[in-house]
Amino acid sequence: MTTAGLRIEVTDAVGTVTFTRPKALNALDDATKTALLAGLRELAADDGVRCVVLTGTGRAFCAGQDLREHVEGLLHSSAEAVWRTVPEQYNPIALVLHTMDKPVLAAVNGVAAGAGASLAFLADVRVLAASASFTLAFAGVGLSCDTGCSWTLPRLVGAGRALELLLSGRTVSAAEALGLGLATEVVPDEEFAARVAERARALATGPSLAYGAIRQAVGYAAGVPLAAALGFEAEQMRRTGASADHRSAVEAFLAKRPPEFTGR
Ligand code: T3D
Repeated sequence: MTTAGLRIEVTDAVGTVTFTRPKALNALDDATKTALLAGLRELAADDGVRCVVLTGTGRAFCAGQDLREHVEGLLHSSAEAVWRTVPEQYNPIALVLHTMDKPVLAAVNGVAAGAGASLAFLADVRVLAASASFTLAFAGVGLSCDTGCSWTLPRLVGAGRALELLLSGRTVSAAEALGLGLATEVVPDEEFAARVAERARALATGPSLAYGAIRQAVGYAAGVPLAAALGFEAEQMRRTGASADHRSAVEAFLAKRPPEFTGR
């Protein structure tokens, strides 16, 4: 499906969302945010999709909010109309990325700024091209931060570093991102597409039910005491323990052959 500002394709159980506004560095205008939210909801609900990939066309992953459209809104609309985008678009986009029952891979092909960086931080795996970078650009345009990065960034790099990156708005190269834990992996630009495809394929042919349960468990544990996290883990172990994937994987282990997962 190709729609305003993005393209969504499903191939071999991998749902790929590609931002397609390269001239604006894939900045998020209203139409793109609407399409992104609807597309992510569809991919989340589709049992045939076992991994979701986010990426961009051209030299950017995503430069965050479209500032041209934003300025038009500041000049010609009410503050209420302009700022509806956070609760009505950015927040539900962040939540569907965080809660979907399947792994999310950010294929960061180039610069990721503002809410574009926040989207990448919501992924489980971030593969960066060597020429890619992150810029927490919010304070540079006099804004706080959104799309979940006050929650994800401190968990990825610690509160001190998160504050330093948000307050300075400086550019973090792919090499630095790897050292900080913002990148899972950095690959040479010419190997990027093949490596992303390889990682997405591995996630899409893995134990999808277990992957979903792991995401839920880690997300749940972030805000509760240990005893509650242990209780939730027990529920998820019972759920995944009843799966066909678990049964066939332990049989495969005992038979000394590789497991084959169906996602059920
Ligand atoms: O409603 C709300 O606003 C609430 C939500 C806010 C969430 C946010 O995301 S706030 C943060 C918004 N994003 C930014 O502040 C980033 C702005 N962009 C930049 O700082 C730089 O462009 C980059 C660091 C990303 C890349 O720099 P560089 O030098 O490689 O490229 P450039 O020359 O600055 O940009 C190239 C083109 O993309 C240029 O257009 P032109 O002159 O060739 O016609 C530039 O205007 C355009 N562009 C880049 N970012 C945006 C953008 N156009 C619209 N919106 C953008 N965010």
